[in-house]
Amino acid sequence: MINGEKSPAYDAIVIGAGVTGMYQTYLLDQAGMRVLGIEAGKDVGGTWFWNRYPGCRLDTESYAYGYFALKGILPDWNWSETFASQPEMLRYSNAAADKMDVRKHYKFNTKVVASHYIDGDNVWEVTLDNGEMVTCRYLISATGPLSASRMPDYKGIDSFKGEYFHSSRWPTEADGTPKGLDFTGKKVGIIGTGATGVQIIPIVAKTAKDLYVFQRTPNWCTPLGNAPLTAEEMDHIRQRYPTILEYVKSTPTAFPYHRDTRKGTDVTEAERNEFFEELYDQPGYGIWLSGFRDLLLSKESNKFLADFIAKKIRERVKDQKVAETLIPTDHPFGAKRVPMETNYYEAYNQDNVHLVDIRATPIQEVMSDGIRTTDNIYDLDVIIFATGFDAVTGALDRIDIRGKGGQLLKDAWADGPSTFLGLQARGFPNFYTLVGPHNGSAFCNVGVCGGLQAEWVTRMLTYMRDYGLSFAEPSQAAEDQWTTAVYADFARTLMADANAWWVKTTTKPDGSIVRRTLVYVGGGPEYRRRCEEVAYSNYEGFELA
Ligand code: N01
Repeated sequence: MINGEKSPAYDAIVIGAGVTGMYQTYLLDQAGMRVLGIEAGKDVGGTWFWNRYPGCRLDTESYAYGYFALKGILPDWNWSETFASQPEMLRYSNAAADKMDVRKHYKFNTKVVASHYIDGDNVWEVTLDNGEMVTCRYLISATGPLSASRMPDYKGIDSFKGEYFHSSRWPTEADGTPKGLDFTGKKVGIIGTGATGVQIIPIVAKTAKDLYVFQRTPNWCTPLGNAPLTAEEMDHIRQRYPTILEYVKSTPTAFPYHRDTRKGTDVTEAERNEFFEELYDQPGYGIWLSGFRDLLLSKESNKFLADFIAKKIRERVKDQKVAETLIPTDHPFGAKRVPMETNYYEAYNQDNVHLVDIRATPIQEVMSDGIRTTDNIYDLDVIIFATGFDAVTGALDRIDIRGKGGQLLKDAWADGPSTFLGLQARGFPNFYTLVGPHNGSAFCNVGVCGGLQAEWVTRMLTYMRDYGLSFAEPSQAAEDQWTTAVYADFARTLMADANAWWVKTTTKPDGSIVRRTLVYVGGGPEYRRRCEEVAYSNYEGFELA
């Protein structure tokens, strides 16, 4: 017993061995804490372990995402492309795990099914799917904002005789390499046109006999502009690591872009279009993140860019009926995550690629040999579900997490999360949610923001240990203030009305609909300033004991 409390088996349990989880495990071990990691996959990598679909790659510049390289953990790492592919990202994750020697802390192939806070003992009892129960003082989730895959509940789905799978569970060979990338002679259906579908479609279109894209909602997609990095470019990048890290930390989302200081209306139409052309031709997210500063605040400014992108779609897609179906009409540009594409629109110019507008003709059922919509039957050999995730809180909802008095986290957050700094919720002491709801990491370049958050949590836990503290829980006032501000910040943006994955929509028993943001949009620098302020004031806002 320590201080009258029960002594747990571990100081901390970290759920997840993605880039954030494994770094958190490493930092706590370095700080001299007894740490256990739990990971459902058979090895490290998180999102890069699970997502092995064709075309899967970063949409952040590799060097800006690679925190382990930027921090000097992997100083010699060579990125081969501006936007690294999934196999390279998995190699990077493995190299980082080797260097930090974190695998020894992990139980792989193991899921957490329940985590219960035991009031009197001040410990978390964590139950695993192998029936084992382990205890810890600090429970830290690093489950990733996009890990709980979501399958639609179409009638008849189990009767389909061909292969079908979610994009994040792509079938693999015994050695883990993705299989079935050659679709020669096959009729393939893909449901979903978010960032994942947009990456898969042009690749499958290369070999499939016929590819049917079942689109419910089109997205505003812009060119990725990927290219190989030469050894000279990599040398130059490596020399600038400290500057790159400081720069990305200074931007709202830790991408290497700052917004232009002008509003869309500050310039003439000709200047605007010239600026948009420059941004469209640049690789990466410049068009979303370095455009006019009022892009996500002013409908007028947003429409300038949306009209420009619509024109590009009409130019790139030959069949104008198809082009119109691919142009979003339900949300402003950038109010949902902008999928970065490589030859996405050109794929629709191929004779073997067919766009099916399932908003106009909804899917009725999956049959043994295809999909039936309201006006047609599509014969298929393979169905790929690129239907996204129960985002941010989804992975936590799937664990029976109970805080003080047995309160279920899922119930506490039924109408949307309520937290302090997006890191802890009242009633769930000593439970930290890395890259969780309402913190500055989920709506961010996770490679960097997750790492910075793990460092902050390590500092707090080290502080607590040094001062003989073992209990932290946000005060009601701090949590209310934070949560109200997160919702108010979001409501001021054009993102408020778009159905992006970062908005949770709940239908109440009386039929009313509650929409709540799952992410903090106040920007990384402001988020970290606030976290530093809390740390500086001896963790004011947390009740420590
Ligand atoms: O998921 P999504 P995603 N019937 O939710 C459709 C990151 N990421 O996996 O919009 C029919 O964006 C749904 O339609 P609708 C990135 O942050 C990064 O594509 O709901 N359709 C939508 O078209 C991204 O934002 C990279 O009407 C259904 C699609 O499925 C996030 O992951 C690459 C449906 C889901 O789109 C999620 O992207 C890939 C149904 N029942 C992903 N249910 C990088 O480049 C859903 N849909 C790093």
